[in-house]
Amino acid sequence: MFLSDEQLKNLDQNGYVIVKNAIDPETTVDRVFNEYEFVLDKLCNELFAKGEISSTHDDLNFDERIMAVYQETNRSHVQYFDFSLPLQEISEDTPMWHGPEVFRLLTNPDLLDVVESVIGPEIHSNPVQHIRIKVPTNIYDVNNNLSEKPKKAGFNLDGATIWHQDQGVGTEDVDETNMLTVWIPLRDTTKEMGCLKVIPGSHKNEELLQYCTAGTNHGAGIPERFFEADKMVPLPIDKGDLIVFNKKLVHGSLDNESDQVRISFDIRYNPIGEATGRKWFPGFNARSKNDPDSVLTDPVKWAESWVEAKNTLIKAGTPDFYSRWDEDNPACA
Ligand SMILES: O=C(O)CCC(=O)C(=O)O
Ligand SMILES: [Fe+2]
Repeated sequence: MFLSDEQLKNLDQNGYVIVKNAIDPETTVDRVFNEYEFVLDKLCNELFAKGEISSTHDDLNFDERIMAVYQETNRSHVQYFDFSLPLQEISEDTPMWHGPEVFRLLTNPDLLDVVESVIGPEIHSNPVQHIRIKVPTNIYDVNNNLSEKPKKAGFNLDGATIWHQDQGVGTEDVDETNMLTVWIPLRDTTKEMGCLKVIPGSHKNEELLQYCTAGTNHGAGIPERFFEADKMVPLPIDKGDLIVFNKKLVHGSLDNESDQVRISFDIRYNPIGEATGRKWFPGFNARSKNDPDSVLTDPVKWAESWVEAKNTLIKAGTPDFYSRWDEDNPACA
């Protein structure tokens, strides 16, 4: 679906736009979710074989099952489902998932039409991409037995997300690019479930990046005094809808106060040829009028590119990404 002039105007003025009914909820999103049911089953079988859980919990639904696994093992398993790698400490044992349905969503033509409306027809799938699986915060409170609770807020993929700009989670070369973020709920996401929160218009604030984004301010994000925090807007959104936003938009997400699991993708695209901000991870051309042969259509090759990157990073070590930011900048205190 191509964006209307009105939607493009909203994106320009507010730094984000909600695109209703952009992708088919059943044939695209549900298929991805079904693939993750398989991934969860695989995880349960592996953990059971290792004696880490008492049962494979295959009588439970997705939400109950993942919560049971988190509680029994006393730790998060979100990296098992993620289609990117951590920024530090990658080893043979670091899991990841690059399944065909994930690739199918990343390359979905309706989604790429939305992206093309903003960045043009030469589209690179940026490797700064995640699944976030946010279990209800109360499962920790009720059982009070997890040693590794998701932090109240941070950059972890489990809990609420701190205030930041996506430009700040890439290396400096991403500053001059047209990277665009697309936030995709894998199920209807209410405010109570911990939806995205944004500061409309904050992408026009040129001053922010001098201060604290990723990796600075001791993980607390951009201090609220640098933007109009009282203008915060929560963005509850339904399956099939997308949120598209500017790389300078100040955003985060709320705690999951519900009893359901919040599951979303956040993926990024940039015009072909521009820096991705994490050059040690593999992106791919998702659409190109100029060079259609350069477009990747094979999900297996995509998955292989990540295995290759992982092996290289295990040998060479991960780059010192956070050196971009000055932890001790007094502005971030
Ligand atoms: O979903 C979240 O908690 C945060 C998402 C985010 O930061 C992003 O989409 O860039
Ligand atoms: Fe973000």
